[in-house]
Amino acid sequence: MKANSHVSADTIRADFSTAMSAMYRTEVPAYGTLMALVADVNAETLAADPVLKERLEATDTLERISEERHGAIRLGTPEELSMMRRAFAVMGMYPVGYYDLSTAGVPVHSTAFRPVGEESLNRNPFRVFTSLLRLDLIADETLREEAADVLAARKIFTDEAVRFIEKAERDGGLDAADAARFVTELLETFRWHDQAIVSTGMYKRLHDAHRLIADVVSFKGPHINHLTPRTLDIDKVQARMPEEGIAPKAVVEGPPTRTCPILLRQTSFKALEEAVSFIGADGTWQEGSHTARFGEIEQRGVALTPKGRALYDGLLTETRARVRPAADGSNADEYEAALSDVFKTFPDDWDGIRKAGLGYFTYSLTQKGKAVTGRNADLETAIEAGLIRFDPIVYEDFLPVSAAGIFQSNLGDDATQDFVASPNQVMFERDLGAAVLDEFAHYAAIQRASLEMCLGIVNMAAAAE
Ligand code: OOG
Ligand code: NI
Repeated sequence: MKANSHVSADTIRADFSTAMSAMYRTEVPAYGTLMALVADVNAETLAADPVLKERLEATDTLERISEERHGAIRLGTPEELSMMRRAFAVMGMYPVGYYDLSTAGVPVHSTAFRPVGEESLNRNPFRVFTSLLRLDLIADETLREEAADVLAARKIFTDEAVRFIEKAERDGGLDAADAARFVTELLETFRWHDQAIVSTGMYKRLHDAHRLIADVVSFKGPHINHLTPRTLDIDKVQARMPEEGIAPKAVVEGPPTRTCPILLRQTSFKALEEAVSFIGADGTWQEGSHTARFGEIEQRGVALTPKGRALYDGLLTETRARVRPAADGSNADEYEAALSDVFKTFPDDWDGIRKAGLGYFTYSLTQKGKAVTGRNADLETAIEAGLIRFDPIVYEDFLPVSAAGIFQSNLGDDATQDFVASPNQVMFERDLGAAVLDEFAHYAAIQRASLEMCLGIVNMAAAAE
């Protein structure tokens, strides 16, 4: 097949994310309520801030502002993970980052499949936070073996989905008709199943070992457990959730409210208890319930350098040493006050963040700068003279402490459990069948490339030699 009849991976991803959104809104009506609230708050924020509106018009697609930015799934076996990698590749989504959540009492390790280039991200930024269950962290050997048997017997991809994945790999893409069928087939993997593949007794034992294990092992597939639109004002949405009849998690994860947003702030509404039936001993179905699915929102800021990230991690640890947020929200105000207070030492103006080497920025020539190409000046002089401007690079990845907070609030308050911290990126990458991209190297490369475009004005070392 000729490559020019193929639709772009970005288009397949956009179609997939739209189909997933429609499915999830039908499956979880509270999520539709959250989407409507996010759209309202975004509209209010834009109305009150014409400068922001103009900037978004120029840089983003304004009408897509309230659409989903990510979702999450939890997989059970290496085979599922590696096939999922191949499925996401068809949609231009690649594994970036390694997140060890065992330290936070959640027996998984994860990556995020996401588009990587600026153009792809602008076309459609949808990504999927993907976790792999770590049965090796389960102490009970019998249960571990039983769980492994259940997982080995299930098939989470339809035969057709696999056929399209193989075809895309062979031909270097899919045409429009195949792409549409691929999206429909792949969506099946993410669908909710209200009939479990285990008995009530087995579910209970899995659940007692860890609620997350029950969520991964008990079902036919890795149902999408949340979707996450972007909000322009996360504090406002958090405050208004109760008015809409949805219960927010206790605190917003990530950095405090700031003038210059850094990294990622997230919050969610608590997972809903849903009716599920389990296999009974006599072949009949037994009524029960399961709690797994929720809705989340996110607000993103500048990507931090390793130095900035170390500062962020240190300040977050300091905050949590002062006040550990309780799941019931009883000390939420106290936690937020401590967070703002501790983060006062993190510069809150773009130039301060940049000069201290804490964040990544893109550099570009201004109109004035373009007119004087050829003249040498060092970067700071060129910026001061208005020849070069800088803009923050948006953080496109996730944060392990925040992710753990999102997991915990949706696994119930009693879920905290200690595991020995055991990051194992080597095992994860072996199971994935590929290496994950290093997020810092990625942002640094974007920054470097932008600086190189300004060569001639900027007397960088490379230019001088
Ligand atoms: C994933 C939780 C992490 C995020 O946004 O950090 C996450 C899960 O609950 O499966 O989605
Ligand atoms: Ni999430």
